[in-house]
Amino acid sequence: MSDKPVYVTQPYLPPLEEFIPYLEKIWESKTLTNGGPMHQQLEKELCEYLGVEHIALFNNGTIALLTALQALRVTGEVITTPYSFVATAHSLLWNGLQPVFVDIDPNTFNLDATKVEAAITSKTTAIMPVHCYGFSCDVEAIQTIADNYNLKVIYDAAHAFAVKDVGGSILRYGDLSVLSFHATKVFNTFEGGAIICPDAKTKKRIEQLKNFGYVDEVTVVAPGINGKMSEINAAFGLLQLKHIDKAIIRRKEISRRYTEALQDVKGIKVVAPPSGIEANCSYFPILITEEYTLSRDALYQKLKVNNIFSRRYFYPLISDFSMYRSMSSSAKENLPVANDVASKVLCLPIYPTLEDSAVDEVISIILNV
Ligand code: T4K
Repeated sequence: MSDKPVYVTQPYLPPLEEFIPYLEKIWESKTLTNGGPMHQQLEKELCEYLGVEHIALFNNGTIALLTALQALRVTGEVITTPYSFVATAHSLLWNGLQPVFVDIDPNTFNLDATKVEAAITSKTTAIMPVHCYGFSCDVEAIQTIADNYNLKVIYDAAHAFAVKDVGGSILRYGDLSVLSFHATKVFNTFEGGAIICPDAKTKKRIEQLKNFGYVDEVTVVAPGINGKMSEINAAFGLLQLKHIDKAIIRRKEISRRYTEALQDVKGIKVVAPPSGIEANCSYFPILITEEYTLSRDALYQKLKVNNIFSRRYFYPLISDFSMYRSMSSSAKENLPVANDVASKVLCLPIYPTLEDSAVDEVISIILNV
């Protein structure tokens, strides 16, 4: 049994002394928030690092999702996935929008593009897919449908920091992509988030919406919100960026170690990212099938008594929570793949400071039950 708890994730924290000079600068400038120098610098460095044109920083990913929907003036019904963190669908309800759940693809666990068209009605104005675990959606197929029906596409890309395909960052797809920089994410600013947008005009609108709708001292053009990232969060982001490459390399090593040990185990299915994707290894999901010695929940408990805290992301499905359950698209018959995957999935611990010995212990428990 592990002597210290092993969690599904732990934030990467650079050496504390490296953060002090950033704090000194903030103390000197006395600018704590409202788009100060750290904020501006982080925007610039993130655009370079991610290879995107425009980014608007936020205090968290959920407020960024809410704002993205406002920025594109989305109304009526929005097609989305039930297999995600609740924030995805909550952002729709908070905007008075109707989520319409569509089943997921059995390989990527993302919105099944072949089922989207059947869910479109005269009220549909947008699609909100999720790049779950940083596994990219079928972006081409989704865009074709969006173009045919004149729908907006907002990607919940909370898990997709630094994920690339052959053409570059997958954050370039859709009308907008929304990132989370929460403590549990590959790149964190304690709390934080961002919207990636294609043009300066959209970014301007997003900037207004995240600052109460202010355009200048005396003009308010929309009922905006306070979505601003503070200087201290931005400063931490700047420091994190210096360490991010080695953090992702370590995640990849852990992912390889798990994969080699578990890929041929009867009843365990290692879920690999789609081909052609440079993954960020933000999560390490496996499926526990009927052929395994224990049920998924029994394995989850078994790991827990050994001080290893895996997580069942994403069980329960969003569509099973009380505020969504009565919606017609939440019916189990409408979502067979999502229900099946949610009953089998287990995310194993993966984070940069996780030691090989801890990974081996997780593996050994799974192999020796
Ligand atoms: N869309 C998607 C697809 C998302 O996954 C999320 C967030 C969002 C939107 C919304 O973005 P934000 O508004 O959060 O920026 C966690 C996170 O709170 C949540 O951000 C994340 N998704 C979700 C998938 O996971 P919990 O309830 O599982 O977190 P918690 O507190 O149980 O943390 C998990 C483990 O991480 C802990 O057992 C220990 C470790 N941990 C956690 C924190 C917060 C630490 O070591 N240090 C920490 O500070 O939701």
